[in-house]
Amino acid sequence: MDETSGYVPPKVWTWEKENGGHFASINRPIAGPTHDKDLPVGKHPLQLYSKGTPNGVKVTIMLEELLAKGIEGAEYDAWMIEIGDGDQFGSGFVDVNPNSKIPAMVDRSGSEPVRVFESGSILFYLAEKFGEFLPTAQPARTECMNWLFWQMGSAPYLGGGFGHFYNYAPEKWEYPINRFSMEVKRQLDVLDRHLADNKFMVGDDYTIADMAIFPWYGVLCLGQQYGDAGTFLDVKSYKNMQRWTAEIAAREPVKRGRMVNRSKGDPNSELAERHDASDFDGKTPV
Ligand SMILES: N[C@@H](CCC(=O)N[C@@H](CS)C(=O)NCC(=O)O)C(=O)O
Repeated sequence: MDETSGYVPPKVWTWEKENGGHFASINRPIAGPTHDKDLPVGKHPLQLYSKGTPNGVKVTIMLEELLAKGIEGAEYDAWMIEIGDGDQFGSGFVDVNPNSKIPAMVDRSGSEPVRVFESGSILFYLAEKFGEFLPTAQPARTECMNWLFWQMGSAPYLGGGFGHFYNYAPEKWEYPINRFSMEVKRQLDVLDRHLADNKFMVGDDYTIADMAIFPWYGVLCLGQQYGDAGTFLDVKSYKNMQRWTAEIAAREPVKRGRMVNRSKGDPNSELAERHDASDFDGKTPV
């Protein structure tokens, strides 16, 4: 028996539906669809099924950046997947992403639709397809992939670890909050030291590595993630991160990307769905 919590793990774990805290209604220990539901298909080659979470925003930033460069093939329909309502478990979504997580994308521009899931894979796919935001020469290309993979491996400590226990867990437990705060501050220091000598994650080039890292660590440094987490983690002290964050947050495509697939805040600064560039007309980013 653990003397502090009184919890003794049973020999075999069983699923108690109510123990999932904030996410009890959607967390399950099994994969696969829960219901039949086809996904909508719009007029553009790229169909994005997502929500404006940090992982979703990576992709809408990339698409808006591509469009800002005048790349018409990057036109997209962004459909809302309400993960709180379990849309990610519909049969059509599971066909596109068997892992039932947003973002997921289908490229319908070729003879066969191509499904793409995992936000890092989507960024890489779009960068390769359009030849943008991924350096072609070495060592910059590999350095870009280094940081992209770094983000994909590190952010679950920030979101699933720190964010969960600091913000969402039904009680505040010191042990996990300490453990994940330590790790997130270490990660912020990794970024801050790197950005002391680099304008962007890959030297002077703005790349998919920046687009992957910004919605997690940049938005945290803006103090817009997990309630008072910015103060709690003293994000202002990471001066190079603050400089990099401000520069990326000021980009117009980033502002637009951050507005897409959101529906729970100020309707003047959100687009639940995006089907045309004109959908942004009259909207002001927060
Ligand atoms: N490694 C995945 C993680 C995606 C992910 O965790 N998505 C969350 C929202 S940010 C989600 O769909 N959650 C729904 C669920 O867990 O059922 C990626 O980067 O695409």
